Amino acid sequence: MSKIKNVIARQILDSRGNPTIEVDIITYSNSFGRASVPSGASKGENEAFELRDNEHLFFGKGVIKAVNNVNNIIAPELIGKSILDQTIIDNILLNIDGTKNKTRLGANAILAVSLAIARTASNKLNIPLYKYLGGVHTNILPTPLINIVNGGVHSNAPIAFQEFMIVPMKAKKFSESIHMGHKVFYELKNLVQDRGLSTSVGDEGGFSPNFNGIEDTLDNILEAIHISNYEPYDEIGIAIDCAASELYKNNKYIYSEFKEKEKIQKKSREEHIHYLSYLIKKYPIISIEDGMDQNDWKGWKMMTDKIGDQVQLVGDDLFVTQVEILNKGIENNIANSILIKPNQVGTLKETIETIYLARKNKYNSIISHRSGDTEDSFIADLCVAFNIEQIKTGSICRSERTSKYNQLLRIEEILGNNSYYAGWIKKF
Ligand code: 2PG
Ligand code: MG
Repeated sequence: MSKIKNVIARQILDSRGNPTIEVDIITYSNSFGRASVPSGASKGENEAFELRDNEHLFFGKGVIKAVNNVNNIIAPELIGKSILDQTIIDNILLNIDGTKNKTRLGANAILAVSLAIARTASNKLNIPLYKYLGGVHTNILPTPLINIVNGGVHSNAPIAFQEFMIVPMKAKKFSESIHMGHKVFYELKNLVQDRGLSTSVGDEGGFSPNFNGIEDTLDNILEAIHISNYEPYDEIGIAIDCAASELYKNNKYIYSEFKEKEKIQKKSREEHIHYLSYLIKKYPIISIEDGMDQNDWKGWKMMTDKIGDQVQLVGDDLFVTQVEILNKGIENNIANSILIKPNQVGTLKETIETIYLARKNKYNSIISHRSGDTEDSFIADLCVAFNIEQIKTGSICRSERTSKYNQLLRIEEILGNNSYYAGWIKKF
């Protein structure tokens, strides 16, 4: 029996200690599945709506309203339905909500149910989640974009850009890529320590030292790659997430990098693009996410025309995992890649639609965590299920980040010689 007997939501805590929602599904034959949802700090304006209580508990961040929406509104509609009908259930969820951006029930409530249904089905059928979602042709282990320095709104380090990641392009296996990431991470830790700076980590587990801004950060990462005996570009590349929507005010890109004395640089759109193209010449940067503000489509076009054939340009806040917005980007030749975050859109079905649209139009997809995440490793299976070649899921420390890497290590073990590591194939 694959019919739903019970849907139970509860409030739990995410990696920042803020409330988030978790959902359990139980069938009449006692199959069980659980999923929880993450939450961003640098959110795109067009993301599906995250319902918070806005009351005094947890500084307004409680999700009891979303929990009640699942228990009182969604659950009665799903009881008796089959967990094997993912798309039908996702459509029911969309219909009950009935709004464009899931403002009635909250995308956090809807997504937790949608993901928990899939997990219950895979448990019921006794098939690993990646195989349940993707079928028999699931054999690619993704290349991880491993976060090693946190700036922007993910830490209080004086670094304007939000994320600095290393990309093991030439590993033979996923497990080797993790070893490469580990090595560079700890060599960087030594460098930070030798300078007498703090080795504490930011929201996604990367270090957040008092570096002197962007180039000091990149210099140290490059040195850590060298000390680790890896060839920059060839074996390990660097990826950055500028999260430029956080920098953009009054038509200027404002880099506030504070140390000793306050240092603020205001760059015009042209100067900012010029700086990015200077950075990719100076450093082995292979991927730039959200290089421009989410509403600066003119800037995105200029940046894509200037460097879009040299480097992966990823739309995150720009596309918010939504088919309609990605279509606009494709029509206008904006960016060449998309970040895929299920909670930016709110159901599994819609996430998959965006993945297929990107693939059809030769945009790279990168499956992604959020800065506030949980121990749920759903995105690791999602990545393998659809043969997505890149995953961004934080540093190689902090359990909410390593839970995804650990799941990929398990999948690699199951697939054995029938899998291969994505590596890096330039496609734009
Ligand atoms: C991003 C994400 C994840 P947040 O900007 O790509 O790294 O951050 O979840 O804070 O939006
Ligand atoms: Mg981003």
